[in-house]
Amino acid sequence: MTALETTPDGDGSTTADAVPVEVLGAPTDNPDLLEWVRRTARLTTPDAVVWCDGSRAEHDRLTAQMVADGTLIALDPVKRPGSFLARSDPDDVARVEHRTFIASEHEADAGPTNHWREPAALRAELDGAFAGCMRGRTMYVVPFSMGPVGGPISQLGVQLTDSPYVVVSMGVMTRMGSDALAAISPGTPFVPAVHSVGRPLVAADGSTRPDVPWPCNPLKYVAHFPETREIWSFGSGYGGNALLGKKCFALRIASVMAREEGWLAEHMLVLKVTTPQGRVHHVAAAFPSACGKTNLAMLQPSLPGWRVETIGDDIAWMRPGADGRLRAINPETGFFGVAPGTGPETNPVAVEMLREDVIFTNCALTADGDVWWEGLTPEPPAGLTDWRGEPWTPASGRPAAHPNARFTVSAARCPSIAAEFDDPEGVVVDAILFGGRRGSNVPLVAQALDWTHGVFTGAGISSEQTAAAEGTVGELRHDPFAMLPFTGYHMADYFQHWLDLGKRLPAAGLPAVFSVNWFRRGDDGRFLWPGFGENARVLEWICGRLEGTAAARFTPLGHVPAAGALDVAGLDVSAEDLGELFRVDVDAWLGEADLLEEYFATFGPRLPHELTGHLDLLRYRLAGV
Ligand code: GTP
Ligand code: SPV
Ligand code: MN
Repeated sequence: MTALETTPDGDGSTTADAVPVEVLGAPTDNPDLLEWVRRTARLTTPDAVVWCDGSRAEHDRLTAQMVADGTLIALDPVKRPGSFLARSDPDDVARVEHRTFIASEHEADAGPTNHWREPAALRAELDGAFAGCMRGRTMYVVPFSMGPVGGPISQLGVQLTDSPYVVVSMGVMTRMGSDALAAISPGTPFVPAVHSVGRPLVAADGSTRPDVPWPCNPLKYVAHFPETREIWSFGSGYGGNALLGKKCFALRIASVMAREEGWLAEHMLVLKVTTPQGRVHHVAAAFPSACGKTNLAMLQPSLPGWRVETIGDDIAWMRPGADGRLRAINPETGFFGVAPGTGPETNPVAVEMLREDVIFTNCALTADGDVWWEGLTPEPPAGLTDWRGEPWTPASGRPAAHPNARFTVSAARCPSIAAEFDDPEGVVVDAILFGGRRGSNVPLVAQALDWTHGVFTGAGISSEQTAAAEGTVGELRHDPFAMLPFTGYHMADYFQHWLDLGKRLPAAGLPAVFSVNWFRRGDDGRFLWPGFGENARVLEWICGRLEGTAAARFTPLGHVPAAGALDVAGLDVSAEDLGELFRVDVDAWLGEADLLEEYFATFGPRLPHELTGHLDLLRYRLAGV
């Protein structure tokens, strides 16, 4: 890391206008990149511009600086080596969907699921918000690659940010630094992403104010310009709002690129499963935020001889290979995972992964300098400090960790990481799973009849909302393909893109599609399925279907395991509960079909007729039960 431009020119004003960045020896000669950095510096007027190299020394320097500033708390070096706790502003704890904008030229191209803004008007608003917003701060230039640098499925980006927390997090979550910068040679496309916490330390009149541990602004924008592939984020330092390689680039902008170029950018985990016979299958699975992707990606099978290895836990980029089969990479290099609920019973791999080199955000702090969250141990340790920094006891009546508390950790720390994780060509996808958090109606597993039925299944997902975004926790909402907050264009065109891809590729090589639901509850409210490691039993049946050996029975929703085909030996699940896990309640499903019809109607004439056709077929099959 080298501070290339800076410095007060004597009277306390800054030199951004006066000194062109490249004159000061920027480590690139890319004129487009230099011009954009210069232009952004002129707009935001930071005190300094620093080009990040992604080195360990840079990481150590920035974390030390944040400890000194109070942004990070260093955890006990023996209990949690190399690890830190950040406490966010209590009003900056999750993605802000209502301030997430798609500024396509035409409103119709954003579609009814996105908040559209007219591009010129939004640019004017953003210019106002960003003007001088980095006064008194450093602007970091953060070059990164999503996917292995130079890989055939990979893409490049550069984030400008005034948050060292974001720099360090981008260093964990992406291939960040000199290699990515070197790849951005003149003329090479890259996604420009500008980010500010929106809290300058120097006011326009020159008066100064002290920094706070978690600077942010009540006014927030997470803005995307799909045609020019630009991202502008203001006011938040948190996760998907601020780490712009993740949801903003790898999903919203990438979904637009993918549609144009014939590939898929999806909110999916990717795992490698090896059967006791040594056969390997790769599974991609789309579940909404905080609905179990990390858990499934790191699953420790309860069944002897089975092995699951992790390729990704949040995002999959999938491209047809020369053989016409879909190949997936995880474009990220780390996990920004939900902490609460992560414990030795539910996710032992993650517990092991979090032993060192972790940035925790909004977890509770123990008296001996470690972190804690609900679900880590059955009993909370005494003397906890909660995520807001206040003393906490079980009598406090609120959680010690924020429900959306997260860990940021390198994939290299994951004990179950697959050797293929770094393969720029990706892995062949054999099965795609769609899931959600559904207390009722949706069976444990069902196989779609074909690709088109699979697209209908994905389009029809609804899920109970979680704390990963603002909104009412537990409220059921449609979340097609688990992409509701992430598709950067008209959702009906996205459905059409999936259908078109299926038509373009050889049918025999298409992934088989399944729906799964670990969250069905009995009348008494308890989960009917033990979940977690026992989900291996569902994977076993899915692998059996891929290999043509697992028996199935037809239902209006697709094929479910035939009697005895799901291995439940040794499980404490009663026959009644098992029946309930697969029961198709005709009246309830007719009601689901009505809701889906209403939802589909919101997409107007762009909705592919295959989907309304499948809705009719569903009703037809239900009528026959
Ligand atoms: P994002 O990172 O927000 O995209 O989400 P994610 O899908 O990776 O979420 P994660 O895996 O961290 O989901 C965590 C939540 O799902 C916790 O509340 C877990 O307890 C719950 N969960 C995961 N697997 C299971 C399961 O098999 N059964 C039950 N009942 N809960 C599960
Ligand atoms: C999600 O909300 O789906 C996440 C976390 O994976 S965030 O990066 O904050 O979007
Ligand atoms: Mn996610």
